[in-house]
Amino acid sequence: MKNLETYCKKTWCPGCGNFGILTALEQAVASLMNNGINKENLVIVSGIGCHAKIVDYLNLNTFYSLHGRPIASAEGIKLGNPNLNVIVCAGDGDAYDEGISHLIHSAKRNINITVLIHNNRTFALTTGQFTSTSPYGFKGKSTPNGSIEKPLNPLKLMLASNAMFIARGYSAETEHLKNLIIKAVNYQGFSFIDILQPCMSFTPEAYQFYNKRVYKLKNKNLTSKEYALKKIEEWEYDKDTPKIPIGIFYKRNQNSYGKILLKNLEK
Ligand SMILES: Cc1ncc(C[n+]2csc(CCOP(=O)(O)OP(=O)(O)O)c2C)c(N)n1
Ligand code: SF4
Repeated sequence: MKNLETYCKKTWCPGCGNFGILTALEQAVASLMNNGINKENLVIVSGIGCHAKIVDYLNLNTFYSLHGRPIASAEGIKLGNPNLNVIVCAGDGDAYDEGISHLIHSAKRNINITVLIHNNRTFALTTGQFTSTSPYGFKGKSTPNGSIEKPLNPLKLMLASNAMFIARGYSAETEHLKNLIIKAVNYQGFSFIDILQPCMSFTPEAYQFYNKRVYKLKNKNLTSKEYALKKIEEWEYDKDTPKIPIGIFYKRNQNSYGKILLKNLEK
């Protein structure tokens, strides 16, 4: 893991959930490299935001893209060189607001990339505006009296978009998250992990909220859409819920976009 460090000073706030995601990603990459994936063939693509600084802290091939456009950039990289393993690090603002159409289409076409969402449920870098996953009543710069919209459940959106690998992690459960990332990268198709990430500046109560409710799924029936939906609906990203499952909700094999494209080109 030492080889993955860079000289950059980490400027995230103390306690930021991004630290846990960085640790899990470093550990996952180290493990993938020990198991046959070359460092040269790994690319991390970020959006713009606090989460995006992760590319400065990883001694890997990285691409800092535009806000809302990391998934589109990653698709281009993957299609340009199918030998690469491409991992996207996006914010919830990036992926569930500005770039939501890219997320939906990437899932729909089942392109072989891994998408990690650093979901702090706010536009953090621009000082705390509400996003699609902010809870009802969220008070921020753009909603001083509290948001009056119900949040989006991104896992449900992914299920409806025909994503074949749908998971949720938690930045404070680094070992669990590391294993999810390894499975997602090894999966031959579009893989999606929504990562619960407390933000110390704008959602500081999140650690307490998640620590009380998060539990690990023991899903043995990964190909059942009905079971996945039932588990996904246990938490609608709102405030009141007794428990929040993390782990893989749904996983099914299907030819990826790249595979079908290559077959068609050979015809
Ligand atoms: C096209 C475009 N729109 C808006 C911005 C301004 N902007 C920069 S970072 C950011 C918020 C990022 O929020 P999120 O993606 O959730 O990441 P976080 O900072 O929470 O990690 C915004 C709105 C921009 N840079 N480019
Ligand atoms: S503002 Fe929030 S997301 Fe950004 S570095 Fe600070 S704690 Fe992390």
